[in-house]
Amino acid sequence: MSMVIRSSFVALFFLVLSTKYVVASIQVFPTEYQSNWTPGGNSWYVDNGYSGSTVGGLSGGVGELIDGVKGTSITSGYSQWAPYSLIDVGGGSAEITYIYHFDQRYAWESIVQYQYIYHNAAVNQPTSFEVSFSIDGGITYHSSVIRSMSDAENSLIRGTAEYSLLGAATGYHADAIRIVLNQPRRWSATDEVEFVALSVVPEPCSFAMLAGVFSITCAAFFRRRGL
Ligand SMILES: [Ca+2]
Repeated sequence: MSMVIRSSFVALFFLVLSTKYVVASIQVFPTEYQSNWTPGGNSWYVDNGYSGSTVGGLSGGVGELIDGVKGTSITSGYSQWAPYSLIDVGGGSAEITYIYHFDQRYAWESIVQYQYIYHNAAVNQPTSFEVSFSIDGGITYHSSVIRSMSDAENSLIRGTAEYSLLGAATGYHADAIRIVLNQPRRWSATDEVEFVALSVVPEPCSFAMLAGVFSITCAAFFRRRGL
């Protein structure tokens, strides 16, 4: 092995060791979500895009809660806000549970849930959320966060509500997250749920340096081999 090749490999080795890493925020999409309710009502504004089973709840698929489409302005009529997931719990309060599964365990930074509110059509805001974290795929949960409504949030009678579910709480580790929405009565309309995790990645300049040294090493190696 020539001096150039040997030196390049040594440089690459030490560069990998000295690569700087930074903590970055990344949006993570669930691989699956499930629910104890099957969205109902008129067919054009339920979770029509759901890819799994809708018998006795939702399981084994993904759908409109994580399709990246959100923020339709509320004018009038349910259908004009579509698509979203609409559930009617009836005249009394009930819990609507969604469990989101991910491809691996993450340290979570934020979870934002978007709801439509329209009191004239009996589409109400929740009284609270409970967010729980699991590291065994949703079999058990090791911790949880209660998210209550503020007076300002409760005063909204028509519009799109954006609820930051974790607030200042960060760093919960989980590969499955359970969100229980406490619905006081009648309709709950969920538009989208966004998950952001903290991830440790090489900083961009380190990527460039690694690529450069790797290229030099490969070029020298193949030139030496006559390839
Ligand atoms: Ca959506």
